[in-house]
Amino acid sequence: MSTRTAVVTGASSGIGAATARRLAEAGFHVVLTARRAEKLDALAKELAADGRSVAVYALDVTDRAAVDAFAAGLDAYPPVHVLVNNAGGALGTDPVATADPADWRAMFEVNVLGVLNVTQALLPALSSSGDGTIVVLSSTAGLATYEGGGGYVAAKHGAHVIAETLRLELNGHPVRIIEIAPGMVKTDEFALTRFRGDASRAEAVYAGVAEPLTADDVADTVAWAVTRPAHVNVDLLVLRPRAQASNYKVHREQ
Ligand code: 8X3
Repeated sequence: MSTRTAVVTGASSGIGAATARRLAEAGFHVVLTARRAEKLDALAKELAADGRSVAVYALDVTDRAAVDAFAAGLDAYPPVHVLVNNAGGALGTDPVATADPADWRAMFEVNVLGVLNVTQALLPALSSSGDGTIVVLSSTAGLATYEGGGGYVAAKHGAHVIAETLRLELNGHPVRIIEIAPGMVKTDEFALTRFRGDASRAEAVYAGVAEPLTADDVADTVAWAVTRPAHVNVDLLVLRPRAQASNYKVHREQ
C-alpha cells in the first residue's frame, strides 16, 4: 500500500506504545506523540532499528494551542489516515462524596477535552485523506460505573459520547469512528498513576487474576480494527480478559 500516516497520542508507554508498534509493523508511518519526549525517542529508535517509519512529536493533548501547531505541521507528512486517541488516565478511587474536584478536572481535561482537541485539529486532514479513521480508546468505565470510579467513569463516559456523537455527525463523510473499550489491562503505569505511585495498591488491582489483558492485546485489536476495509466500521469493541466477566465480576485465584 502507499504510505499512510497514523498519529498515536499517549504513545510513550502502555497501550499507546504497543499500538504504535503494531501500526508501524502494519506498514503505517507512525507519528508518536506524548508529553515525555525522551520516552518517545527511545521507542522511535527501537522502531527505526527494525526498519519502521516513525516520527516523534512532544505533545500535551490538553494544550489546545500546541495541538493546533502540531496539526498545522502535519502537512509535511503523507496524508493522515488514522488518529488513535489513546492519551488518558485515572486519578484516585475516592467516592463522589469526598473526591477532589481537581482530580476530576484533570481527568476530564485529558480523557475528554484531549480527545476533542486532537480530533478537531486533525479532522480536516483525516477527511481530506478520503479514507480517515478515528479511534477512541475509551474503557469499560465508559459503559458502566463502579464505586470509587466516579471521576474516571464520568470522563470515560464523555469519551464514549464523543465517539457516538461524532459517528452520527460524520455520517456521509469519508471518516469512520472506532471505539475500543478495554476492561482490565495490566500496564506499567495505569494503576500506578491512579494510586499516585503506591505500588502495592496498584499491584492489588490484578491480584490473583490469571491473565489480565496486556497493552499488546489491546494494540492488536486496534491494529485489526483500523486495517479492515474502509467501508467496514467497528463501531464499538469491548474487550476484557477471560477472568473478567464485568467490571464487578473478576475471577481471582486464591
Ligand atoms: C480501565 C478499566 O476497570 O480500571 O480503563 O476502570 S477500570
